[in-house]
Amino acid sequence: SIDVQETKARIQGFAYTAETGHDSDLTSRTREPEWEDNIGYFIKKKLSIWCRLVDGQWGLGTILSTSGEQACVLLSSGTSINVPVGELLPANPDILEGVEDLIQLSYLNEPSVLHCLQYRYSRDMIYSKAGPVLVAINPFKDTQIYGRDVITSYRNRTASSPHVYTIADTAYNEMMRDDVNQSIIISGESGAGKTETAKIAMQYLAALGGSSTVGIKHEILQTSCILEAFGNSKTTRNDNSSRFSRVVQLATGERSFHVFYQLCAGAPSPLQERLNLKLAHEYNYLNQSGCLTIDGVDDAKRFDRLLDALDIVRIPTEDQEEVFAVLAAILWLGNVTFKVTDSENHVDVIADEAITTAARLMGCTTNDLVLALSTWKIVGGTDSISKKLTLQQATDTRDALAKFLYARLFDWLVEQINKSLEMGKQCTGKSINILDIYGFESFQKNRFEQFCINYANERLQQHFNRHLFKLELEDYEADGIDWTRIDFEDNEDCLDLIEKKLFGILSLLDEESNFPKATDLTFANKLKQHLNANACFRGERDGAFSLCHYAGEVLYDTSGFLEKNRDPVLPDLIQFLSSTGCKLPRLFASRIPCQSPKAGSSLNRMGSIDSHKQSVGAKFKSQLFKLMHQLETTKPHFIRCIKPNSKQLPGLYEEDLVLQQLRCCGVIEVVRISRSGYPTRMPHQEFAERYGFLLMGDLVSKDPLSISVAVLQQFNIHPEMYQVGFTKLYLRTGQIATLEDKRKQLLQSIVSVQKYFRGHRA
Ligand code: AD9
Ligand code: MG
Repeated sequence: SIDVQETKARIQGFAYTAETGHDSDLTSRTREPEWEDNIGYFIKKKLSIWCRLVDGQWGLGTILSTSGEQACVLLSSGTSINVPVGELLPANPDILEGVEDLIQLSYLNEPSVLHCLQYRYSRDMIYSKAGPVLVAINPFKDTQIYGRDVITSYRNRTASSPHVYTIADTAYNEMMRDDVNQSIIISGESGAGKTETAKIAMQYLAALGGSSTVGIKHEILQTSCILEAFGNSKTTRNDNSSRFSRVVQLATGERSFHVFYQLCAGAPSPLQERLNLKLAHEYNYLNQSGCLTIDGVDDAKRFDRLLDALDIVRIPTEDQEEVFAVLAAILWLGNVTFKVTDSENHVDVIADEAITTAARLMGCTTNDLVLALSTWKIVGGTDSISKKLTLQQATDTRDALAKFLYARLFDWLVEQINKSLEMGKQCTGKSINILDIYGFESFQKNRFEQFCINYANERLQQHFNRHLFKLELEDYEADGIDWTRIDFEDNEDCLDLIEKKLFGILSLLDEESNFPKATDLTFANKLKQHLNANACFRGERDGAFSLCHYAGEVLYDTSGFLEKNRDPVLPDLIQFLSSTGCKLPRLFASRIPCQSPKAGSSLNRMGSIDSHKQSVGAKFKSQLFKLMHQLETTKPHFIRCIKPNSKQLPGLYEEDLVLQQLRCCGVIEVVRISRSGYPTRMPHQEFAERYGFLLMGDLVSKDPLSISVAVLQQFNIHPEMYQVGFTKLYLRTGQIATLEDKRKQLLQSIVSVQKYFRGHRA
């Protein structure tokens, strides 16, 4: 079918360049198939079109004339300009201004979608639908569209405009009705509003529980406070960004996890004394980025709130104390320094307050911690010898220990929260999973991190496509529509390229990572050698390669791939510490392998101490498979968050930025898939009411279905362009615009006839 060919052409034609923000083949990618043939009609009827201006923006206008490949366009500003015909796209009729669902647009092209979303955004309608997907544009301000009353009106169905609440409501109802687990999958770039959206969904779900679950409700909402204190930090893109590892290194203007600053600012004096706490600027792990506070945020107050939240989810006071001790231990570890003792850069730990406090807080002797941080033991048969570490090795060891402690602390907290929530719960056995996941990324330089993120998104996209396809088929089948003429795109090729066991990118990466002499460049060459024949892959110069993702082509720079793929060698440090009788905080007790064999296997599962080490890529893949497996047992609901500007400001809509995200999260693609085939669907009743009068005859005796068919025949709508379902009429792109035009003409002539008669009577 036309749609499939067009979609394929689109994929191959995609060449988005991050620097200019333009795509070299934009128009051919977004043009509707029948558009070119209709330019004459647009001229004759003075219909609106989009015209790409020299600055790359789109302006609204009408075509005055064409000659060859050039068109003369009258812009709505009043000026007329000459542009190539290829720079024009059809605009939608006025009745489609600001439609709730992009699927309703007669002409689906980027300027129309951008305009529609902007129209809604500027009126504080931040939510729109793109077929089954909810598009949420971050308002960066209080919009008064949340809270108890709004929840009630969505619950009672007195409100129905697109909202996170409708998604949460649907998920809940379907869970109850079908007894099937649900998931709400939220994606978008940093600062787009994923976490806020997840909280809004939780707020709705918690409110549904009613009064019988007041306690639970309160607890669930409190968990965000804890998880954000330990899991979020300020970055340059988002003051409250969900992050994972940033304990030991910070970029300028960014902060480590909120909880460190909260602890330093808010700990009451007895706690301060017990932990030997200083102010944030005295810790190396916090003072390296020149950023210690966030505008409008009082860390000390947040610490009080955190304490309340920990109480509410029933974390015992002794455990809370230990949590803070681990946090302080991490801060003090960061202040541990080394001095070089020989020409080979071997080091000793400097004996000072930092090492003694860190050791005390971790429950070790200072001497054991010194040994752990500055030496390593080689075991040969029954003998073992100690070797000193170099400055780099010692620093890495110290930082690895700090990261390890934090990661385990976080896992422990999540576990405790889950346990606590389960305790008071009446268990239905069914769940709604909310997934807050990083969206597709395409920067000027894309590295191993982007590769992993995009790989995960590729998998989610496949999940999404399959789900959408199924939905469409169900709809068509239920309405008796022949769906053999409808095709869907699949991204299996790209996934295969990444995942396949023999010569997939990940397996080639593992192979090179295990080969001592390999470098990023040999890896890049290996990729070229094995994959260049693949249509989704292209080897580039300077160790780069590009992949055709569903959201466009991305150029990856292989530098750092091997290093990042090798598991960070956590020196068998924790094992060493526990073997010395070190009394690590209880939080870790159950996780030390030599103390309990059972707990040991759980440690291995978490992958940090493992005899046969898995690479980071392989671990990522297996975690992703687990996630997908879990998602596959659920009915998914999708929310795509969009960041309207990079300044975190209200009321500012930067077209380029939005467009780039629309492409990356595949919004236009979604709409295209949902409407490939027959995008306009109107119940016969509605269709007959709107267009029946065009027949001019006596309609009283006819049923809506017959009226629909009569209208289509009267106006020579080609049978290829529609299908008649049991309940609805299915029309191909652009057909409704034709009918609207006829309707407008007829209405105008009726009005002039009426005017004439009125004038006559007077
Ligand atoms: V990151 O990938 O974790 O860096 P998120 O999670 O996508 O990112 P987040 O939800 O933290 O972004 O939103 C960023 C900020 O936008 C919030 O701190 C709010 O100030 C603002 N925001 C987001 N959604 C809304 C909203 N629905 N209403 C008002 C919002 N403000
Ligand atoms: Mg977040």
